[in-house]
Amino acid sequence: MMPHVPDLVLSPAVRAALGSGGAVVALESTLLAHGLPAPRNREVADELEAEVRAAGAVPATIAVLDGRPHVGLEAPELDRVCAGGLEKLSVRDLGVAAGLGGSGATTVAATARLAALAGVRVFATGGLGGVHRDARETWDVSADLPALAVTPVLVVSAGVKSILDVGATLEVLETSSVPVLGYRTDRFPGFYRRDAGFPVPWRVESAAEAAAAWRAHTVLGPGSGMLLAQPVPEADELDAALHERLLADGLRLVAERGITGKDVTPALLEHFHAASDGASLAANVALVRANARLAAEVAVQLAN
Ligand code: PSU
Ligand code: MN
Repeated sequence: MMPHVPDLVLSPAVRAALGSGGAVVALESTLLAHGLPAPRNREVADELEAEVRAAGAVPATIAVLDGRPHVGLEAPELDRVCAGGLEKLSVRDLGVAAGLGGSGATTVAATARLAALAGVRVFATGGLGGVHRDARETWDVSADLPALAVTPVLVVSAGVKSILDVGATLEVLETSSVPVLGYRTDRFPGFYRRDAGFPVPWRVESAAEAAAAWRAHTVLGPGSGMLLAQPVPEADELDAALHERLLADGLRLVAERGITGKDVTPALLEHFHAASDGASLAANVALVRANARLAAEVAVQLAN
């Protein structure tokens, strides 16, 4: 018997753009389904796609629906992703969900994987997963890191959240041959804050420079991805003291409630949004929008 191998479902706009060598930007669905509260998440889904279009590229939000990996979602499919109740799928879950007819939102790892399979090279998100602070005991290291080691996609993020061990995350990226470029910064951004306390190995000043580095990396690199780290816009950065408090409380809550595995990141995000009176949500939306815009500018450079 032939195994069931699921086809990728490309939206008409994504199919047309890929066919003509146009610029396409992958967008992640877990940040919508599990990282932002409803109903704001549905508006953000549209805002991100609008940012990509405004820079001259075609948005491809990615998710698995009824066993079929979708690259480019239509409005009713975005409704479904944002309505709640979808699984969170990383790379290890993709085949199982597809084989069993399941549905889910895709993490950075799974989105990058499906993007690469479709031929989409640029991907915008908010925060990359990484090494958790208690990883020495829990072994909790996001599958985003090993996925980027073997997936040739340029990911634009606002660095990683300070809920993680940022230094250890940067070490694993180095081991994985994933270049880290600061966009107009010398400091690695920490999502809500513009500086997570570490330098970036490389700095670029423009989308054209990022595109040039990416092109050369696809030839000289070992097939790994690349991280373009853009700090949250200055006006939207979270106040340092508020950030410290949210972080300490969030980490304590997760430990007290015994939350583990893939539920850790969504639980921390929910706490940040609930306990900051909307400030963390505003920062989160601002940085993802900026990343969508920058990713589209890089994709346009690559298409030229
Ligand atoms: N970090 C954020 N916001 C997010 C995530 C991470 O600041 O929404 C999501 C992304 O989808 C990321 C995933 O790929 O969490 C990582 O989850 P885990 O740590 O379980 O691998
Ligand atoms: Mn984890």
